[in-house]
Amino acid sequence: SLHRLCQLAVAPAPASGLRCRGLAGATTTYLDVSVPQDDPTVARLYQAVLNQQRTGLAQAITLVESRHPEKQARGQALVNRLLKHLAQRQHKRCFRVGITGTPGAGKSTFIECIGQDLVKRQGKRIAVLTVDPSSGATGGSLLGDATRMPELCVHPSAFVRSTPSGGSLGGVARYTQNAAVLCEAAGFDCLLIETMGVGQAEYQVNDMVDMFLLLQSPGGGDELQGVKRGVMEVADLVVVTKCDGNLIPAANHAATELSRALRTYQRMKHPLSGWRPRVLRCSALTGEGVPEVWQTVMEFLERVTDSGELVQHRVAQLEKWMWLHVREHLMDLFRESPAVAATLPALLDELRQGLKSPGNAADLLLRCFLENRAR
Ligand SMILES: Nc1nc2c(ncn2[C@@H]2O[C@H](COP(=O)(O)OP(=O)(O)OP(=O)(O)O)[C@@H](O)[C@H]2O)c(=O)[nH]1
Ligand SMILES: [Mg+2]
Repeated sequence: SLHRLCQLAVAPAPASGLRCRGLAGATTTYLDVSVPQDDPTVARLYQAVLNQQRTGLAQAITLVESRHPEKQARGQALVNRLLKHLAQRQHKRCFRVGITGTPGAGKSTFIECIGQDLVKRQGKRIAVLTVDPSSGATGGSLLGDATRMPELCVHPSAFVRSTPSGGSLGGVARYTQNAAVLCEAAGFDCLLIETMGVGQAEYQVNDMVDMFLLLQSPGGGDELQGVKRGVMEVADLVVVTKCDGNLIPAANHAATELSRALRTYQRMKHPLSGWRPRVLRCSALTGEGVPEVWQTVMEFLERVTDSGELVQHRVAQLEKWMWLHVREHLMDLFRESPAVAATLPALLDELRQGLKSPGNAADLLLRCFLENRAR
């Protein structure tokens, strides 16, 4: 039963047999590792993050991104200490804004444009995390960030970082959530999370931000091509980018099409009361329309802050994530169980031949897993 599986998941894992995904030859998960209260790395990075030291923050993010069990455990201990600090100090809020869109939609250029306005004109401190689902642990989009956000990357009030997705569905979420806590503790006013509109990453990002923006570049007539209906359903704001030069007519057309689509897809009431998602146009090249986009972002954030929905939304997200992480971890344990692996081929044969029902096959696999874990 799920209850039993949850009990197993929270019980201390036996030291043998568990493999940490992606680490060939490792025999422990970070759950097996305990971190002493006075761990020097955790203590040093804790102070560095609170003192807003960029290199310290970068090292802390590297730690929480690590797939090495001991580093993961330290990273989690660091995040826990900082969470406690944030809860006690009633820290000023760091708004989290997710920005998605198909590859090349203009996300990074938009962030560079708005980011410069925020840090230079408005005196804000901003952090940018780019989540690239296609890049592996090496962070393949780093070069892209440096070229697409050249000024922001080097500005002292900005912090730009690529978060590797690490392949697993929960991986990107876990890293990004922890990195978000680190950025909040480092006193940033706003955290922008850029994610490519491919794969599942964008849905995950939607579930960890206060506001979700969909950016769309003017297409060759079929504006909705490549835009997933699911993303349209959850977007709080849609922005047509590249509204400049000879792209203006196409951008106007895209805005009309997207407005229509938004009305169709968002028939259901928006989860945050009183907000009507809309379509805006801007050009990150000329800067036209960009302040209006940010003004709308702030209007949304202020509204949900004042109504108390921002806090409710975040609490609901935390619970949702806890269960998703439990599910992900349990599935890892399940897939890696030698007993399950030994039973699976014969069971799959029977299933395919129609000799077993899917429900019965699942029961047998679960029994096999539970009996062998309990021993
Ligand atoms: N004309 C025009 N071109 C733009 C604008 N914004 C971005 N571009 C161009 O569009 C291309 C893609 O821009 P990026 O900002 O890298 O797009 P992205 O969505 O971050 O791309 P990925 O990170 O690869 O998904 C680049 O060649 C930009 O120069 C704009 O406002 N106007
Ligand atoms: Mg980009």
